[in-house]
Amino acid sequence: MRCGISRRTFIKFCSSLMVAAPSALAITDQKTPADVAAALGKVIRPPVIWLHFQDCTGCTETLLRPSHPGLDDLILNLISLEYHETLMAGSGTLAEQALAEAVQRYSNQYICVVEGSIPTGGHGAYMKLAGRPAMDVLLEVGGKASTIVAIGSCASWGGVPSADPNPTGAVGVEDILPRARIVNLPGCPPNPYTLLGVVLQAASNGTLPELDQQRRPKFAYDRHIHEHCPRRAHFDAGHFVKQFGDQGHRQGWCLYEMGCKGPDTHAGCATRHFNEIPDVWPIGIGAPCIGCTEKHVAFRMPQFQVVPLHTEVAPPSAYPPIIEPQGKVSPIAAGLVGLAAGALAGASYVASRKFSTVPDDESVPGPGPSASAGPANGGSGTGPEERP
Ligand code: FSX
Ligand code: SF4
Ligand code: F3S
Repeated sequence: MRCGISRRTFIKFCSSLMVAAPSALAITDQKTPADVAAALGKVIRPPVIWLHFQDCTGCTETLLRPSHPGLDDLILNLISLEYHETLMAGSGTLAEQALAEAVQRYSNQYICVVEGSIPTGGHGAYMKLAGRPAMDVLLEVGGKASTIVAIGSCASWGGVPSADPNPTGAVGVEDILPRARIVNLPGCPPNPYTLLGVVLQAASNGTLPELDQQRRPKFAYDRHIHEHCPRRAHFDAGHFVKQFGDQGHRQGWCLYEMGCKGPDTHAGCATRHFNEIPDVWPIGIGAPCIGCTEKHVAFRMPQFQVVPLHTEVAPPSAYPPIIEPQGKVSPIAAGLVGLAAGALAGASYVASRKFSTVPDDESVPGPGPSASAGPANGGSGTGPEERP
């Protein structure tokens, strides 16, 4: 049975979220702990029904990892988890009864969290729950929810199961319920604090964070990985890993030339790491980002294909060296240095021309409209093959 969230629990939760998240990033786009605490009088534990479809359960796994709040605090004090196949004690008929009762009792009040893609092929033959096609279960349970949170790339737009040739006809929630109130949290898996932030705001005042065109909360998806990546200095300096295990890889250089999709991927992984352990995220452990939050990138682009750059700053292919060997300089050498400087200045000019940002200048590659149109051309023309 549901009850209100105690003031103590809620303040503890809000404070711990702020501790667990980087101070530079908001938990939601509107709320501070003080705002939330002020709204406590109206707060009740929101009923949550969690559905599993075609997934790996990684999204649930990631939810088990936070310690602020711990899982026990989350499901006993903050939300009222009515149904969750992995976490609930009941099974079989008892579980189905619990689902039916929760849908009826909290109709139009509960938050439905969907994990996994929905198979539409073969008239729903690829996945059934208690004998019913997954599509039908989503139509009924999702259709009576106040809000649907599609957690993970699979539920957001199909994810792994929708990779070509998509044998099961896997789609995301919004393809089945296009007019529902949906928040997409893509990622494979997404960061659990993003889910907690959305549920926190919905529980406190019934509103949702501001969403982008793909229904992703802007507080977590409005920036590219590349903007906050700790390897960004190496990108700007032109230090690229050429092969896994090479010297650059061991020294933590930029993974762009290994196919890192960070410049074309919206997510907060660079600042909000996984399992609450510093550096536990793909790039932090030396693996290129595969763009798991982006429908047009993840499981569609080849791993080593470079992505377009959406910045006006491109890695240098010809920068004048900063440090020159010191020694005695003869007049002839000074003259040669002058010539070399002239040549480098010329090279810098050519390099800047290569990355022209004039919108209709199609004679040069660079981060103009053609580059940002998509990955089909294999990148911006700044790929490894063009660098010395
Ligand atoms: Fe998909 Fe969730 Fe990827 Fe897995 O279950 S988003 S396969 S990490 O985790 O649905
Ligand atoms: Fe980081 Fe990838 Fe950008 Fe390099 S290309 S700075 S590894 S996000
Ligand atoms: Fe996914 Fe890239 Fe983050 S692969 S987990 S968006 S670093």
